[in-house]
Amino acid sequence: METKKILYSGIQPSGAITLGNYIGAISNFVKLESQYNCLFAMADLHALTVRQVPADLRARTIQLTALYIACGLNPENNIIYCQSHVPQHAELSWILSCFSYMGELGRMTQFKAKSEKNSENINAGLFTYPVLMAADILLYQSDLVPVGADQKQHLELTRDIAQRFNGIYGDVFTIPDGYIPKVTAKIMSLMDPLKKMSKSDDPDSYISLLDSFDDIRRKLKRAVTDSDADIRFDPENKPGVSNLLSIYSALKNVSIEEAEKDFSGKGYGELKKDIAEVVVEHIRPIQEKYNMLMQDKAYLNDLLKTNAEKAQSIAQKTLRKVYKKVGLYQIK
Ligand code: ATP
Ligand code: LTN
Repeated sequence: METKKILYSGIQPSGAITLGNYIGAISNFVKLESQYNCLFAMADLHALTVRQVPADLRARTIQLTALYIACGLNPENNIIYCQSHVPQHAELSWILSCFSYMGELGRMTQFKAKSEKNSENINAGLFTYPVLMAADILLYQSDLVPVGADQKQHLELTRDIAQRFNGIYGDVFTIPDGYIPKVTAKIMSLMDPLKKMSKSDDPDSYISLLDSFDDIRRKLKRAVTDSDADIRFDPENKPGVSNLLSIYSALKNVSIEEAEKDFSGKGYGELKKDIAEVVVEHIRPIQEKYNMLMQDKAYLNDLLKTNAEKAQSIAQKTLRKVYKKVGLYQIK
């Protein structure tokens, strides 16, 4: 990994990968991959902050590996790997937790939202979630972190922790920049367009990249819109319609204005039908490639093994430096 800058991102294998994950995150990974040395993680340790069925978590981890590749990431040039295969993440996370404040962690909106949603299991991992995310990013001296808008606060915290640490010990960590697209950084739920589309919600509220085409058409047909019939982008007053226009503009790679023009004079029925076809045609080749990859589990497994080693060797360099700086005794 030389010359090019480092790009890092991760997705939790905590559910079906959604169109929100794709538009907000993965499609930007694909856009940026050739300009950077990239690492893309299956953030399985993060997924444990919410109770998981063990067999499902395992299966989803390999599915996400295949999906990253099926969506267009080059498995040879990028390090696509599993977070739990690199013990340095948990190790650095401990150190960084000693440089993170209860107050700042308590202000994280994702913590507040997930505590409300999982009120029977507000575990300490949910609270320290952003510290582990900071460790992920800082271990690789990452320059750029493409994420959806919901992760902006976590990124700012990562920068704060890194700056705090550097302030005490010198230049140990690269301070990462976020890459958050403006318009399509937050795809909303189909059932409640005031909430973000999330893979841990009701399946009718999201489109999974692995949904059948009939399901995609059905879900979009039932997507919540509003009572007037105007098709225009106005997230405040018309969140449902605006969300559909965002999806269309992202997948067709056209501006919102162009999207509005494409539907001028049309009704909601037509809007939903046309968008369903755009989604289906976009997802079709991804599913074809995914199905092919999933037939060769040995290939995926070998890739994870090689990449775990590559990631470990980079991560260990940073960790060694950190251990030394904070004063942990090193065996000679
Ligand atoms: P969960 O519902 O389990 O919290 P999630 O669907 O929010 O999961 P993550 O694994 O937390 O997914 O997120 C992976 C990436 O996808 C992040 O960069 C996140 O910002 C982005 N992302 C998630 N949901 C959306 C969305 N609705 N719109 C845009 N980007 C999204
Ligand atoms: N917390 C992220 C997933 C994630 C991540 C990361 C993203 C885990 N580690 C490092 C960017 C960089 C989320 O999207 N919920």
